[in-house]
Amino acid sequence: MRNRKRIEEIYQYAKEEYMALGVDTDEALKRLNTIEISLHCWQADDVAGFESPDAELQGGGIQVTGNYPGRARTIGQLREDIEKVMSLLPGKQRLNLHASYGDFGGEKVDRHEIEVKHFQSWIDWAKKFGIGIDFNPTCFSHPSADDGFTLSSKNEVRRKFWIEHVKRTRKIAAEMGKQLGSPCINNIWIPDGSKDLPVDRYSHRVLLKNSLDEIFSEDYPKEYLIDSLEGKLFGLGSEAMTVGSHEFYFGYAVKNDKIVCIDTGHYHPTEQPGDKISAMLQFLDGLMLHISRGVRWDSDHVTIFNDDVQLLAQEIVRADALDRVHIGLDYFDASINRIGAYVVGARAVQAAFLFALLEPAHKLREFEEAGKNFERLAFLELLKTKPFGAVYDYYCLTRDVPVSEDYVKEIERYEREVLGGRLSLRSAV
Ligand code: RNT
Ligand code: ZN
Repeated sequence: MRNRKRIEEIYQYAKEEYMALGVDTDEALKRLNTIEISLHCWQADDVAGFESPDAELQGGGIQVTGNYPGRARTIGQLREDIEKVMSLLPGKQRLNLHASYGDFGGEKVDRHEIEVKHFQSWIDWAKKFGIGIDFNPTCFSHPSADDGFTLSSKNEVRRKFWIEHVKRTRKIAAEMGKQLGSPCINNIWIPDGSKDLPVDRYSHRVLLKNSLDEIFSEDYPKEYLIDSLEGKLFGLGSEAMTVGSHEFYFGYAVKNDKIVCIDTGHYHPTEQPGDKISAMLQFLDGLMLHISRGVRWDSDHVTIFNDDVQLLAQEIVRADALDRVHIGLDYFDASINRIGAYVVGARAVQAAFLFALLEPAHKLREFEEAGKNFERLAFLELLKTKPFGAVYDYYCLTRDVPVSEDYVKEIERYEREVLGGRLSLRSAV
């Protein structure tokens, strides 16, 4: 066990260091503590879902690699894992649930048949922990998506099937928001696109627009449901064209009062998602984030505290937009301990926001306005070696979660005691 007094002393030193720059660390922590992180359910089970006992991710232009033991195979296991993750994180979380993770009780319920009752046990679970839920239609891993098209399909039967699915997710999401007293973000991402050069991009985009118009024809109160649209540059098997591109959804959202989800892996590798915040917020009420880490492509590696994530957090804090940006994670790495993957990613995001909240905003702006660009650069560099880790450790201490590397031991213990048992269960089948 760590020495409480020692962490407090080191925090005092950090507090003085930041005070000298005009930054109040207590205030920064207060603000950090209001940031909710939506934990994506799909890291725990490699995007398999619970539609059948042997479900696994199929198609959709996304790929999980790795076979680390211990993946969640039942709703009970997934909840157990998320509860463990939450116990290792300071601050507030939400659950980001995919429609394929319903509590179907062994029944075959197709995507166009899902109802609130299939998600009531999730709502009750979230109530127990006092957290909100975000939701997602699942427009992949399904025979009706096997040609790579869903809401923009030229096959009318298929298109109608997916419209019905997404309509139902909105209804369920609104009910989640209502029962949990926190708006549920229903984020629409579809895999539609083509592997090789299409000649008729236009018609697919007309179809997608028409499908969305039909989906959104029903109104729900904004305090229950927020509709979000997630674009993408390319996917596996849809390299030449993605119907739901950034421009498509940004245009649609501006015109129809929706929000856009920025997935940090969904742009050209040299594009900076952080730069988009202050641009898009001029025209949208809000944004959703899928914070991910693409390595050379949209590879969905575990999020880390890198330049991209730092800029994203800085731009949100600098734009004073914490209340307009909904923060979520999106990655699926099956090659390492999955609980560890959650905690590393979520803590990296918190570190980035803390780092941003500890900026001497006033001073930096003064430099900039006076044309003192050397001074601005020097301070931005100096900030990188200030003791913000001590501030984060103190935050963990005050929220009663493991400080610093203590969480690693805790996850190793969970692996031995809980995940290890799942392995034998699996080999017994
Ligand atoms: C895929 C999108 C999407 C998915 C989840 C599972 O490229 O990022 O958000 O990762 O819906
Ligand atoms: Zn995403």
